[in-house]
Amino acid sequence: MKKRNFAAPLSENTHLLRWIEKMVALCKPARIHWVDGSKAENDELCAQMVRGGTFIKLNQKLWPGCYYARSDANDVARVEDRTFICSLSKEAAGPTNNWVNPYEMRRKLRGLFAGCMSGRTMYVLPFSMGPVGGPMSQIGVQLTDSPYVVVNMRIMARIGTPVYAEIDKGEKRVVPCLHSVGAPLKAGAKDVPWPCNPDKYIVHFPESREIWSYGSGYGGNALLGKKCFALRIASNLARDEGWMAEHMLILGVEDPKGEKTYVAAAFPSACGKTNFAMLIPPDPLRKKGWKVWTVGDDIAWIKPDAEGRLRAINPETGFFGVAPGTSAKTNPNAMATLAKNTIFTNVALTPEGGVWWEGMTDQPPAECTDWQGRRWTPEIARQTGAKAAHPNARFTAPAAQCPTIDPAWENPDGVPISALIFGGRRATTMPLIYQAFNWSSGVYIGATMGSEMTAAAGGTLGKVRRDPMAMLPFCGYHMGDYLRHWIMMQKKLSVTPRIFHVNWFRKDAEGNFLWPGFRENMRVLKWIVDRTRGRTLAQETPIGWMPRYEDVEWSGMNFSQEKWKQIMAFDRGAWRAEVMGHEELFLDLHDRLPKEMIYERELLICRM
Ligand code: TSX
Ligand code: MN
Repeated sequence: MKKRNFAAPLSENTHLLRWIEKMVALCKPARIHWVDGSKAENDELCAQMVRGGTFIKLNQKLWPGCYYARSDANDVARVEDRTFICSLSKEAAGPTNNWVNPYEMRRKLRGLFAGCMSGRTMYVLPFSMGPVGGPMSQIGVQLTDSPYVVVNMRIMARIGTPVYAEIDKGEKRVVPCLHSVGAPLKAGAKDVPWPCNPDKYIVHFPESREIWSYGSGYGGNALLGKKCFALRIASNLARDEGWMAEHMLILGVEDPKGEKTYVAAAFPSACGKTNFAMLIPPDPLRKKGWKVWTVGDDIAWIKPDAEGRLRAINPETGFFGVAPGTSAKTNPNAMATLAKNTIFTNVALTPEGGVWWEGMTDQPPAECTDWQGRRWTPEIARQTGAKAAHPNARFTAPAAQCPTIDPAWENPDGVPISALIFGGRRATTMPLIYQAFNWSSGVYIGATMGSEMTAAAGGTLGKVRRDPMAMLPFCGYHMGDYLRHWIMMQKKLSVTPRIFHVNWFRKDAEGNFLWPGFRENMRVLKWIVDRTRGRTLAQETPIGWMPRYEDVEWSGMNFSQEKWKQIMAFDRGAWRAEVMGHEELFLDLHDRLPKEMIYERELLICRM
């Protein structure tokens, strides 16, 4: 078969062609490759990366279609301190974002990108967030010098030929995304497996809807459709156009009547969002007919429909999940999803050509190669504390392979959202579950949510880090304006979704988790659905509505009334400290905070 001429343009869109011409002149790549998204092209790119040492092909009997990559040790996570929102005014970006004057930043970027792709291929990668041509979907084109990015984006988004067709219709905005690992290759020089640059810039221009990413090849820094576009740029589009771009999973709960209730949920990192999105109910509930369907695990684009009801799409097509802690026990659906056609990054490599990570199995392998290519054994780990997999090691797996993927997950009009859930990792204060009184009290709960810092997060242990709607690192404009937008959304709705707060992580005085979590969370989710559908009563408390012990389905589980009292306790003293913490957050945002937040805090204090 004759090889396609990769340099031949696949689009006739003059705006696109002119932009690419300009970026080629700036970055000076050795060649250009228009990505068509085909399997043949993907196989060729993977083979090329195997030859270059970026990829290791895993044992295809054990891990069909799977590849393994190790990143540079200094390119292992998103770089929040190198992430910039370069709006025209500093005030528009707000106090929680890094801001640099856009003219100054453009000058800086022109310097960084000048010749940055020399010796490399520039890939033209068109992508659609959401089903191609869908009414809620958005299009971008990423120019990148990283084939690793291309093959990851092929899993995470719709890419290639159908997207060019959509672009060539000329009806939709195309968000230009320029990406370079920032490692020009000198003529004849040998490449490294993971090129990157210590100087990193993840830059967003919200007014002109542009993304410029330099120096990193990892995750959210480099797969620009995800955090950069689907959250930071999309949050700006959403505010301007009357919809919401949220850091939320979406799931559907099927009840014994066969009725489906969709909910979206926001949690800060390390709360098990992916696990919750793929929940399997405990046997007694499963046998009664309860089932959870997965729509997405990270991002929800939510929009009111013509009848004033919220509908949501998952703009992605894959899961870019944290591997450590994922197992057949904690998340069997994730394990089934990543069993084939998956890219593993920074996990450990086993002698038989498989992968392993901490928490995957009870028994570690006798020996493996760690994420930095060093020999690793359980004994070495005992002595040095070395981890086989990096704590932020990832799998990139196709959503379609998830056993519980919802039949409507690719519906271009989205799924109807009946409830929103906020949550955090809180050892004290926060009960297992409560329901907001109404929309504005729910927005307050989301605005003030947070997680306690675990071990080495770079802060005081046990201090609550406030993370409004889990959007702190992802909102592309002022957090106060963002909360105002949430308040305003109610005016577009005929039915407001019910809002809940959950906490799987409350501990007793001895430091033991009070709640077993994982699949038992289905009992909480069932109450949420029952409440949303008006099927159950609740008890009023100063912070919201709560289930009584007898309102929860306990079949197949031993959980005493005494423990229930503990896990649901409203502790007046703890809540005094809690509202002081809310005030601290509000001080940072004071000049743009919606009045409703101040009023809700006052009401909460009065009820206490
Ligand atoms: O994902 C988690 N979920 C949500 C599941 C749907 N995790 C893992 C968090 C890190 C990503 C949890 N960890 C959950 C949880 O509900 N709960 C806990 C805390 C916990 C850990 C271990 C136990 C209990 C609770 N073990 C026993 O009870 C034996
Ligand atoms: Mn996320």
